[in-house]
Amino acid sequence: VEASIPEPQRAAWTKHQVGGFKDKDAFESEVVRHVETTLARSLYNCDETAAYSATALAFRDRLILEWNRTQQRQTFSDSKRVYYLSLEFLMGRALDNAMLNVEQKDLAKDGLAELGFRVEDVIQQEHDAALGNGGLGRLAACFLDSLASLNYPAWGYGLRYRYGIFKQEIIDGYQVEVPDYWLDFNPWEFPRHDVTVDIQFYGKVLTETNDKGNAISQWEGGETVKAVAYDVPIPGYATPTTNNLRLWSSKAASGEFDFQKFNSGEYESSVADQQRAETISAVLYPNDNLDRGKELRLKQQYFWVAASLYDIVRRFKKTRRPWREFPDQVAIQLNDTHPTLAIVELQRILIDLEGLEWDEAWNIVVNTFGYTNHTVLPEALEKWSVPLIENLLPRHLQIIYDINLYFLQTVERDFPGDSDLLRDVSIVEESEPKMIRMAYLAIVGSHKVNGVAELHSELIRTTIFKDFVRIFGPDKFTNVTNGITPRRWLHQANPRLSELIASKTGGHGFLKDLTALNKLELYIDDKDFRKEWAEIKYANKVRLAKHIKATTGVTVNPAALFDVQVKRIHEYKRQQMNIFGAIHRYLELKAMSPEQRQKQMRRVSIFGGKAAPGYWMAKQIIHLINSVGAVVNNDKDIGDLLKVVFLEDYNVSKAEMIVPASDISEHISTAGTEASGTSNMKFVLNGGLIIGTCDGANIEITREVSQDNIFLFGHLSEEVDDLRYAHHSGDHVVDPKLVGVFEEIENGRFGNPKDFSDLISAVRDHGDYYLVSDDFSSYVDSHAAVDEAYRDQEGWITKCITSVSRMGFFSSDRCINEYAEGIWNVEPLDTTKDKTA
Ligand code: GPV
Repeated sequence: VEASIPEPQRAAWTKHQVGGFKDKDAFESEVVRHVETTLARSLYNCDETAAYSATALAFRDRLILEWNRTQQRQTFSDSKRVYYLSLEFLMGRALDNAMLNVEQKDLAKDGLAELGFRVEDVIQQEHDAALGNGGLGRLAACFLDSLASLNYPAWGYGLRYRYGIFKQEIIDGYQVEVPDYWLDFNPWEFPRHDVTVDIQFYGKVLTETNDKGNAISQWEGGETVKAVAYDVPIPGYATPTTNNLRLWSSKAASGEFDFQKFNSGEYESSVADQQRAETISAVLYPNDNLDRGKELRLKQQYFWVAASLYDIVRRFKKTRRPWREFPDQVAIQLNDTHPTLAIVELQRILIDLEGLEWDEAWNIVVNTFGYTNHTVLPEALEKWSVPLIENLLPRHLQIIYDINLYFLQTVERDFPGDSDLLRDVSIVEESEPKMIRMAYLAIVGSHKVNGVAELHSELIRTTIFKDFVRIFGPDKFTNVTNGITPRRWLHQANPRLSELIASKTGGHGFLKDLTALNKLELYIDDKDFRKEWAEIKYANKVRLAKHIKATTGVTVNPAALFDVQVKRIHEYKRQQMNIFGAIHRYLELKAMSPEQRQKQMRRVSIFGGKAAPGYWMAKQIIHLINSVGAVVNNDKDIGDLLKVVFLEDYNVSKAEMIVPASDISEHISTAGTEASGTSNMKFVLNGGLIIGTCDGANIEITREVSQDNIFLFGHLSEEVDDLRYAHHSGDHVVDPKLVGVFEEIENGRFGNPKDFSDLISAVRDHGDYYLVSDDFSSYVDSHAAVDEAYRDQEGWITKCITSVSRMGFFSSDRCINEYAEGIWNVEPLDTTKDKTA
C-alpha cells in the first residue's frame, strides 16, 4: 500500500518537521511540555523521576526524526544492509548515551539546572535495559553503537523480554534473585502494532508431487503466535545516522483472547492460550556460557528468527530484485549459534514458499550468513534433541537432514572412505536421543566463521572445528578481535578523563578514531598532565568508595590499591582463585609483626557479578567472598591494609562507575577458556592496569601495551591438557600456600566450613579442572609484583598513560570495519548526500 504524501502537501510537512534543540530554551520548553502534558504533572509535582521521563521523551522525539531520515536514506540509496541477530542486547541506560551521541549533553545540563535538577541525578533515575547476561550481550550493544557511528546501514534483531537478567540481592552473604520488571516506563521503544508476523509451531508436513514430478513439502503449523515489533532508536556519535534495533514481543495470534472460546464458556482456557503465547518473550535465560536444552528456549529462538527473516525478506522483496541478488542486499550475522535456525528458515522460505531449486537456494543462504563463535567450552556448545525439534518444527528437521545429507556427500566425495570423519562432522550426533549440533549447522550454512580474539580463533581452527578447516579450507575461518565503544566506555563513563585526553589530542576526534590516543605519549613527562591524570583516578575512586560505603557499610580508603574483578561468576573465570589469594594475603598480614605490617601496601579487593541461579559452585564462591569480607573487614589488626567487598547487582551502569575507579583488574581465566573478554579492554582504556593469564584478548592487549605494562602469570593454553591429565595420574600435589588457605577455611575461620567444602574438593579431590592450584603460586607472586609497582606511584602513572595511549586497536569501530570488509562486504552510507532532502 502506497502511504507516501503527495507532492503538493509535502511542503507543509517539511515546514513542521521536528529538529534538534536550537538552544537550551528550546530543550527546556520540551521538558516542561512533556511534564505538563505527556506526564500530566506540574512544577508542584515534578520529582527526579518525572524530570528523567520528560528529558528522555524530549530526546526521544529528537532521535526519532533522525531515525526516520536514516531509514529513508538507506531505502533510497538501495545499498546492502547488515542484520545483526542476537538473543542478547545488554544496552544499559540510554539517556546519557543519547545526549552525548547527539552532542547536546551540555545544553541539557544547563537546561535542567535552570529547571531545578542536576543532570547526574536525572540520569541515575533510568533503569538499565538488561536484555543480556554478560560479554556476549554487551558486545552486541557496542556493535550497534559502532554501526551507527560509522554510518553503516544496519539493523539489530532481538527479543523484547519482559524480564531481563534478574536483579541480584545479597542477603546474609548469599545471592538472591529478584525479577527485573523493566518495562513499566520505557520511553526508548516504539511499539509497531502494524508490524506483526504470525509464527507457526508444531503441526505437520504435507508432501505433494507437482506437475514436474517433484515432491513439494508444505508445513502446516499447529499453533500460531503473533510477533509484534518494538523499535529502539540507536543514535550514532556525531553523525545523523540513527539505526534501528527491532525487538519482537509475543502475543496470542487471536488478539486479546479467543472470543469463540470465551463465548462458549471456556474463558479460562482462552486466557491460558494468551498467557502461553506471551510466555515466549517473557524472560531472558540467565545462563552465561551454558546450554540447558529447554523447549521454551528453542521456541524463543525460532520465534525471533522467523519473525526477523520474514521482515528481512519482506524488505528485500520491495526492491523487486531476483532472488540470486539477495546476498548482494543482505548480510546476516549470527551472534553465536542461538540464531542458527535462521539458516534453515531461509532455505525453507526459498524452496517451499518461493519455489527455488535446492542448490540455487542453498547458494543464496550460504552467501548471506556469517557465524561468530564465542566459546570453546563444551557445556556451552548448543545441541538440540531431534525429538524436540521434530515435534516443534517438523519441516525444519527435514531440511536439517537434507542439509546434512548433501554436506556429507561432499565430504565423502572429497575424503572417500573416511567414515570416522563422516561421523565426526555430521550435523546429527548419533546419540540417544540423536542431537543436532548447532555449531556444525552454522558452519555449513555460513560463508565465514570467526572467533573473537587471535588465540580463540586459532583454538577453534585447531580443536573444536579442525575437521571443518580440512573440509572447507582455511579461508572460511577468520578472526575478528572484539572491541568496545569508546563513547560509552570512556566519554560517558569517565567524562573528566575524556576531557583531559581531548585537551591534549586536539579535541574529541579520538572518539571516532581511537588510534589518536597515541598522541598522549608526547605528554608522558608533562607534570601538570600527570597530576591531573592522577587526580581524576583518585576522584573516581572516591566516588566508588562512597558507593561501597552506602551499599555495604564498609569504609574503604581511596588511597589504597583498588583491585577489581567484576564479571559473571564462573569457575573458568576463577573468582575462587582470587578469593583464595585474598585469604592468603590476610593470613600473611596476620602472621606479621605490627611494624612489618605497616610497611605493606593497602588493598581493597572488589568483587561483583551474578551467578546463574542454578549454578551451585558459583553461588558458593559468592558466599565465600562475603564470608571472608565479614571477617577481614572487622579485624582490628588489619584496618586499611585489606578490605574485601562484594558489590551487589553488577550491571552496565554500575560498570560505568566501577571501571574508571580501578587500579588493577583481574582477568585470570584458565588459559584457553575465555574467548576474548572485553572488560579487560575497558579497564585499560580507563587508566587501570591488569593482572591476567595468557588468554583471550589479554594477549593482544600485551602486544599493544607491551609486557612491561601488564602483569601476566600462569600456565599457557598449550600446557593445559597435559596438566589436566597429570592431575588424574595419582600424584596431584596441591600448592602449599593453597593448602594453608584450605586449612584456615576448614578450621572455620570464615564460618561453617561445610559451606565451602565443594570449592576445596574441586581443587584437591576432583582433578582441579581449572588449574587453580597449578597457577596459584605464580598468581600470588604476580600480586606481589603489583604491590611493588604501585609503591612507585610515578612509575605506575607512566605505565597507565602509556597503556591508554596504545589502546586504539580495541575500539569496536575497528572491529566493525573488519566485519564489514572481510565478512559482510558492506560500505558506510555517505550521509552528506541526502537524497531525500
Ligand atoms: I557462548 N560469552 C558470553 O558472554 N556468553 C556466552 O554465552 C558465550 C560467550 C562471551 C565470552 O565468554 C567472552 O570471552 C567474550 O569476550 C564475549 O562473549 C564476547 O565475544
